[in-house]
This record gives sequence, C-alpha cells and structure tokens, in this order.
Amino acid sequence: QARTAGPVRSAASLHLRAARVLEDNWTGASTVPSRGLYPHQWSWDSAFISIGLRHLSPLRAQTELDTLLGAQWGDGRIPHIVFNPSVPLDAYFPSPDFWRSSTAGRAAGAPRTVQTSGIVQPPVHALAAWLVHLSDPGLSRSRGFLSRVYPHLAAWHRYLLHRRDLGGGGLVSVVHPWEQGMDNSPTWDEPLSRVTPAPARSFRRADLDHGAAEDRPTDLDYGRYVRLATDYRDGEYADGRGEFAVEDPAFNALLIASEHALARIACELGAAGTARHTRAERLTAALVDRLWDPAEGMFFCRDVRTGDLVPERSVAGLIPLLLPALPRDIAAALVGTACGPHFGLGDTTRLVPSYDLTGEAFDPHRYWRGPAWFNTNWLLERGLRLHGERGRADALRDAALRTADASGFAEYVDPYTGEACGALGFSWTAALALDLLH
Ligand code: 9YW
Repeated sequence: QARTAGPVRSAASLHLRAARVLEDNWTGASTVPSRGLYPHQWSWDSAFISIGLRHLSPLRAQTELDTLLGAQWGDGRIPHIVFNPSVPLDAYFPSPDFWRSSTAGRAAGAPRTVQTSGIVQPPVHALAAWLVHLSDPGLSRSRGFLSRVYPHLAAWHRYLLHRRDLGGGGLVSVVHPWEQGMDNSPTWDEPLSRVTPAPARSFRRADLDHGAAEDRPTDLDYGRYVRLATDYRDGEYADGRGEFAVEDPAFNALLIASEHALARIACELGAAGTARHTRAERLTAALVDRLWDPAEGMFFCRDVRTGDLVPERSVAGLIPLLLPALPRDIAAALVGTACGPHFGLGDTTRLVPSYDLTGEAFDPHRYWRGPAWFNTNWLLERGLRLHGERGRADALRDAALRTADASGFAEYVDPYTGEACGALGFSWTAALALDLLH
C-alpha cells in the first residue's frame, strides 16, 4: 500500500519506543493491555496487538492469537478476558471467582484448565490473523498458522451469527456494554437505565486503584455492569434471555470485515471463499437496512428490547467505513459526518473523538464519552484509505503517530489537545502506531 512519508520527526525512535512498550507488556505467551490496570489477556486488544506485533515478530504475533484461541469455549465464543493465574485475584475486578467460567460456563463448553470471563468482545480476530499471515507468509505456512486458526475463527463467527442474532434481522447483538468494548459510551445510557444496579457494597472496583475516578465510568455504571454480568452467569451464559441486547454498528462492521478476511484465509487454504464474501455482502446490506440513518449520515445502535434506534452519535457509527461493499453514497456521507461538527476530523480535533463533540454527555476526558482512542482511529484511517480518501487518511495517520508518541502511548487522549488520559504504555496504542509506521 503506497503511503506518503509521514512528517513524524524520528520514525526510528518511535518504532523503538513502541517496541519497548510491547516488550514490557509481553508475558511470554500473550500481551497485557497495560501492566497495572489490565493485567490479563483481553480479546480485541490481542487482535489489535498482533497487528502491530507482526512488524516486530510474526512468530510472537501468531502466538498472541494462538493463546487467545486456546481459551475458546465449546460453543465457539472467544471470551473477552483470559485470566493469568499468577496475578492476584484482587488485581482486577471482575476476577475469575466472579465469572466462574469452569462451573457456570460448563454447559456452554468453557475450558476447564484456564479461567476466562463469559462475555465476548468485537470480532477483530480473523482480520488480525490474515494481516499476521501477510507479514510473513512463509513462516505462517511452515507453521500451519492459518490451517490451525481457521476452524476456531469459523466457529467464533458461527457462534455470533447463530446464537447472537437476538433481533432476528441477521445482525449480532451484544448483551453487555463491555462486549462492544466502549464500556461507558453514552449510547448505553438509555438501554442501561432499565437495569437495576447491583448494590455498590457488593463488589470492589480495582480500576480505581490505577485510574483517576473522573476519567473512569461511574459507580452507578459499574453497578449495572455487575448486575448484567451476574444475571448472564447465573443463567449459565445461555443467550437470548437478558435485559440488555443491542445491535451495534462497530461490532457488526468488525464481524463483516473479519468475514471478508476469513474468505481470504479459506482461499489461501485452497477452499472457495465465495460463500463467505457473499455472506459479508449480505451482512453489509443488513447493517445498512437496520442501522443506517440517511438524515443523520451515520449508523446508530438499535436497542433490540425496544426496537428503536438509540439517538446518540458515537464513533461506532462511523466504523462501517471499513467495509468494502458499502454503497458509495453511504461511504461519502460517513466521511462528511466524520469531518463535520460532531467529530471534527481535519478541523477542530486532532483525532476522531469517541463521542459527539456537541452531545450533551460529551466529556473530553471520561473514557468512552469523548476522548479519542487509537484503535477506532486506526479503523477509520483504514476506511478512509479503502474509499479513496488518501489525503485524509494520510493526515489522520500522521496525527495518530504524533499523538501516540507525544502522549507516551496513552490509553486515550483529549481529542482537542492530545493530552494523555488513562494508562500510559498502552499496548494497542503502541501496536497500532507500529502498524501505521509500516
Ligand atoms: C475495563 C482492555 C479493555 C478494553 C476495553 C476498554 C477497557 C475493561 O479495557 O475495558 O475494565 O473497563 O473499555 O475496550 O478492551 O484494554
């Protein structure tokens, strides 16, 4: 892919610093998102991390994904956390004794030897596996990487498409805000308001030991997260019963992008990929049909329990720009919205914020309620490039590289100033910066 040389002053030193972050966060078989705050393996983090690791060590990138897939459940779900048994229980909440995967998850086929959570995260994995393969096809073939991961990834997509089509329109629903990955996005405020929070004294938040309370979700949010997860666990992780079910455009777009990647993987393995490409196109049509709002020029979440679209503008509603089969007029409208007053791309913001700059709930420092994140900006950079917006893609790439570097590879940043928020030395920030450098 041709890219103009970036104006980052020293690409070599940025490369070294990003590599050091990933080195420090490597545990021997996988990478923690952040040493203090998130001391286990997270699902979509690992996918993004492997996309950067492939530029340092394709072998380590393969291992990252192999380790995650080793914790897959019998029903095909890839858990959002794989717990490291040597980390003390109180280092992260909710810990393995909360999820109780090996007992409560038995019916759903949770592994016996490793402890995991019971919810999922966005399916970036097949896309990551394909990109990891491309970084060193010789090594990948000699180690049978794609033939090993393919059945796991196919089962993962099957789980989502068959067990999680809770709205009946062909799209996948998330059953917890943590599943979509943007934990406290204002999008969840309305659907979460119906959930009775677990009492604050019934759990202890470990995140506040590491992050500033004003940058993190509130206690009320946490009470509701805990209630939803407890109910899911107590129902033995069976799908379709919970109070919370939402079709999210980013989660579904990532599934579709990964389905296209799985088609390429099938071809590489000597099978036909056509059926998967066709399915990805059908899913793209369903996404447009169910979640596109032509008047607003972006995608919205659908609350499956009420049937209504949730009228909050989140960066999740721009992520479908990633899709190759998106109609041209929709891609153009998304670019217009990204560059308009709500997200300020190329205008008022350095990086695309996680939430509407003009929204009532906007807060430039609070987690997914305004700050800019590097994974979403990486996805948008790809989408812009895919749809021929090379100038904008180059500018966004340069801004992401500068901001990643200047912020010490922060977890998220103030979208206007680039000021670091959350943890520093955050793995996917370093990994995706490495990918943008190459
Ligand atoms: C938490 C690890 C995870 C990310 C999520 C992010 C946060 C975990 O951290 O959730 O305890 O709040 O929201 O997307 O995968 O980096």
